[in-house]
Amino acid sequence: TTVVVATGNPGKLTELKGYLQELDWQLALKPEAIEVEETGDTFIANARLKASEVAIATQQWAIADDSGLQVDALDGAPGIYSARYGSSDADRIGRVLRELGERQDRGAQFVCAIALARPDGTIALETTGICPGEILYQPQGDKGFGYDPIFYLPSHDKTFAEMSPAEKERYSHRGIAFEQLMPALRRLDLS
Ligand code: ITT
Repeated sequence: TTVVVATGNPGKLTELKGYLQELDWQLALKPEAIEVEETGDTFIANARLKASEVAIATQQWAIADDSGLQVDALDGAPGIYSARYGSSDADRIGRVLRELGERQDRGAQFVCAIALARPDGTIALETTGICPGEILYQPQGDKGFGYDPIFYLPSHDKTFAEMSPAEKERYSHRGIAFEQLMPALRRLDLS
């Protein structure tokens, strides 16, 4: 059985494939023509929407990720608007740094909601992972994607962009979501 990975974000796609590779699933890419409007007002609502719509359009199982960065001092922004906060990663990072300015209160969290939909669009599994950290004053590191260069984990003394892929895979919001999901994914019967 084929499972469609319902994302258009290459950084996410790489990470999702990493988590899913231990399952003996045939993975397929989302056809670019299928674009889902993210009208939900929570991460999990948008993950469900993306998984369901792609599943129905392809008549296959589909897995979706909706994620983003919530900055405490910005009342949770950019949150579900993380992808729409600018036109490039550099732009989005610049905007968060500008809005935070010299504020000392730099707490933030990354959130990752994952939903898996059956070919008829109903949701089979879902979960949300949260990773707390801090926003640096300047970007640091060149690995990963998105907001990784400004998201710092004090416990590791590194930003996500300074971690190896394996390290980020384990400790990130996405890693926490998959840690919760893997036992159920392993048990799942896709037939
Ligand atoms: P799809 O909806 O097609 O999956 P997208 O990029 O639009 O792609 P989202 O709507 O979930 O995805 O937006 C997520 C935003 O949060 C996007 O700007 C990412 O760069 C950022 N983001 C999510 N996970 C991240 C991570 O692990 N590291 C850095 N930034 C991340």
